[in-house]
Amino acid sequence: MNANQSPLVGIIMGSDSDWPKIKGVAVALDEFNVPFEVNVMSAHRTPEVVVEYTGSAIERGLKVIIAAAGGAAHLAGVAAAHTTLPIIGLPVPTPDLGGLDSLLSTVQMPGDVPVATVAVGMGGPRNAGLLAVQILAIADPSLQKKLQTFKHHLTEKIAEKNKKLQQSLEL
Ligand code: RP5
Repeated sequence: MNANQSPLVGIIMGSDSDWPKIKGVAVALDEFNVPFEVNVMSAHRTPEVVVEYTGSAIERGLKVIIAAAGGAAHLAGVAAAHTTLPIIGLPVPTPDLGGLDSLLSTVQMPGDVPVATVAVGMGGPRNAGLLAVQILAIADPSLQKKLQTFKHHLTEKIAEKNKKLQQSLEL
């Protein structure tokens, strides 16, 4: 993370216990040199902090908010209720219900209050970071170029994997 740049992405999460599960967000943002900040706040335990943070996000220069929470995961929805910035909802896996609880409570938003929800576990955290980069890249040609290079490398990577598979199948 570049400490000299103002953050463009705000990562918020319901508990510090979420952080080890969602660190992939920060890794993805770092890969594209996108400055971000990370904070713990809870829709249920500290609702006023969430309202203050999201309500002042635009004037503080944030462009995208990624909201991660597990269980009765209302953080992304509450964030979306208080700002016009795009909100990416990141459902966190849970020990009791496996994250289906987090997924449904994040994704099932009522009309007029969108939350772009990514997967529970798997590529979810990474995709949340990449989606934020893609949103920022709309108005940033150099970031767009980096994304195109990234896509190109993906193609090469998969072609290489396929080549190895074919070789392993040869008798
Ligand atoms: C949610 O409750 C958090 O996002 C976390 O996923 C879950 C458990 O929080 P802790 O009890 O570990 O603080 O609000």
